[in-house]
Amino acid sequence: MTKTRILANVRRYGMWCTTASLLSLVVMFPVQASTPTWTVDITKMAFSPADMTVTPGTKVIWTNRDQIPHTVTSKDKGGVLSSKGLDTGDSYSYTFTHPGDYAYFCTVHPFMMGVVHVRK
Ligand SMILES: [Cu+2]
Repeated sequence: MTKTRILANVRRYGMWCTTASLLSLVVMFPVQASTPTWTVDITKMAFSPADMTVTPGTKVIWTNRDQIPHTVTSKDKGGVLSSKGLDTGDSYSYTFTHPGDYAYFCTVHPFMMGVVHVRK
């Protein structure tokens, strides 16, 4: 085998390794790469975390961990967040696409408040 032939083989093998590693990444992380997801627990009469900053395209999932019903409702009338009454274990989710500050509260207990900051 000539020197150039060996070099060509080394190069081809390197290329194969790179392709194979990239492919395995795609197979292992298909969902995480496309939709970043944050979770908020509704627990002890509060949203936890109550304040978060996410990037556009992030999905936020609220889950009621309390023994009493709560809602996730935009402070602004006609805002994007508008859950039904969430019983224990129920979830509500929303995917934020536009930058902005999304303040929300619980209509059953208006002192329960939270905000999602969406920043590029
Ligand atoms: Cu509540």
